[in-house]
Amino acid sequence: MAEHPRPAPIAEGVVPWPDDLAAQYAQRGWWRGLSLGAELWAAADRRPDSVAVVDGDLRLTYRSLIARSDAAATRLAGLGLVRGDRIVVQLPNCWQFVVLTLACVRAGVVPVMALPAHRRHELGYLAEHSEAAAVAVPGELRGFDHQAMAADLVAGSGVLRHVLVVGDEVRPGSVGLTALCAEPEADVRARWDAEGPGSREVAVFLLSGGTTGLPKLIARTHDDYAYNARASAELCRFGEDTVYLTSLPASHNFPLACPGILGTLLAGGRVVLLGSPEPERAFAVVAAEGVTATAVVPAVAQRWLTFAQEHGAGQLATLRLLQVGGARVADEVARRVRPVLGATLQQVFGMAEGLLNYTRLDDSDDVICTTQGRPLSPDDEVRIVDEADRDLPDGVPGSLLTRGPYTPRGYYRAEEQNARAFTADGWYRSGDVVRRRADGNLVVEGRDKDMINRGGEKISAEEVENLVYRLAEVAQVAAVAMPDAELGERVALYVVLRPGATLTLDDVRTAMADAEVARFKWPERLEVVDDLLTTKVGKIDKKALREDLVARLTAGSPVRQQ
Ligand code: OOB
Repeated sequence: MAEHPRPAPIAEGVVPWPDDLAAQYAQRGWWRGLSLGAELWAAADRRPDSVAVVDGDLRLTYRSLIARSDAAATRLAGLGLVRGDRIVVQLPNCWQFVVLTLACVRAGVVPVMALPAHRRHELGYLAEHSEAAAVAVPGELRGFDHQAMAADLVAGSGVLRHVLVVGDEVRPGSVGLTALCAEPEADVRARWDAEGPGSREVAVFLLSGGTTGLPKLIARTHDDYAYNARASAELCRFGEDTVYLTSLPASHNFPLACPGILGTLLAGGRVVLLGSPEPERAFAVVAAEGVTATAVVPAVAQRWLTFAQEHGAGQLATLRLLQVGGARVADEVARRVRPVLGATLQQVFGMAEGLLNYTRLDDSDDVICTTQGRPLSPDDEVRIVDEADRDLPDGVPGSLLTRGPYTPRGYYRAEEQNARAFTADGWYRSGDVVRRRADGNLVVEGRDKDMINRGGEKISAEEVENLVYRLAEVAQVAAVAMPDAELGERVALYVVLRPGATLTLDDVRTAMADAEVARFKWPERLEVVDDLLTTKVGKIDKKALREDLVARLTAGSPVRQQ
């Protein structure tokens, strides 16, 4: 087999925290100087015989979970994957996702958290940008052959060399994940206790919500991500009696670590994995497994409310906590959660870049239903500023800037974007417009970033526009958020055509399919116009386009839905 070029060391692309702050975070106990694996294994050792992970009929005890993960770490090493290497992980919510992720953090191999909805456009870029050595995929999911896509990526890359696949059909050249994650033949724990990564090293790569052409990678270290999960679990009062249901895609920060899968395992609780949040099945699983807590996006919360109003919420008797985040939940929806579902609502305003805001479990109904909470850590710093970065008083909406013990100082290998997304002294510009109430809680009023939030999935307008510009018919294009009762927003396009050209929405969607772009990014409405509204300085005026769109929607033309 040909020698594969070694990828560049991760550390070269990571912006570290300043030494004095790193020392402060350690001194205050936020950063424990342990790898995520070391913290998780300590939790597992406290109750080896209790069930840690449930996936359908399969139940893994903590003993089995950590034995399998250490064995998987050894098997990854057998494939030549060593500390500092990267694996693009595109798995649905299944036990192999948990074992592989833990194997990675034990071995210091870094998972790049892709989404099952991603296609070659996204996955190819992620593999290339992270210089991944392997990609982990479901065999087939919802009629799509992920294994074939992954094999094609390997064939076309000099660095990517392994396809790891979940499912029965493991084709020649691929590695079966079920076997990779199987019980060990021999105890290999001591090796990984000794050889594990350092706490300042990168534990996982999360994907940015996306405002640029392609998603950016967010390097989360062991110290910061363990703190993220542990402090979240404490705030949410997770413990050994917690049964946490994961029905959002597990590679999102929210279900992964807020407190999510990692927070639940650190607390000694039980994680239940489910492939979709559809209420019929989710309610049955809550009842069958005694689920006590779960995380959903507002669109799902709405569907759960509707379902409960039609069929009752008897199956949710054990559910104590419903976390809602990823997009702004309407106050009216928030108010219905406790009376209809019988669970305490917690609003979570977070970002893969770090900062997490939570309403607290014993906050008043007013705070829980009308605010997006306040920062998790006493060392989270939040500024709300005007266009000139001047601080604004409480009550006045402005742009949110943040720094803190689990908010990295820059994206991975992205100097140019970092100059825009971070200030010179390390504040992350979240692009959210918020106001702070006198009680310290934040209210999200809107945003000043060019992103479309489709039911919690973030879509970069620029990325969609770049794809549409590939069409010969298109002279100018703007992707705009279209308000939507079900998903909050969908992607609409305003297009100026070249002379004599014609274009339909179907043409655009076909082009997106041909470019192998994740379906959630495909435009759902097309407005062909003579020219695009511009601002005084000649930039396309997205705000005016959004207003124009609302006017057209009110006038009542039908909307295409996926
Ligand atoms: C979460 O993370 P991302 O990285 O997918 O998206 C972050 C962005 C925020 O900047 C904000 O624009 C929006 O999503 N957002 C919210 C929100 N939660 C997130 N906007 C209004 N209200 C909320 N509650 O979405 C995420 C990460 C961790 C926990 C929860 C959500």
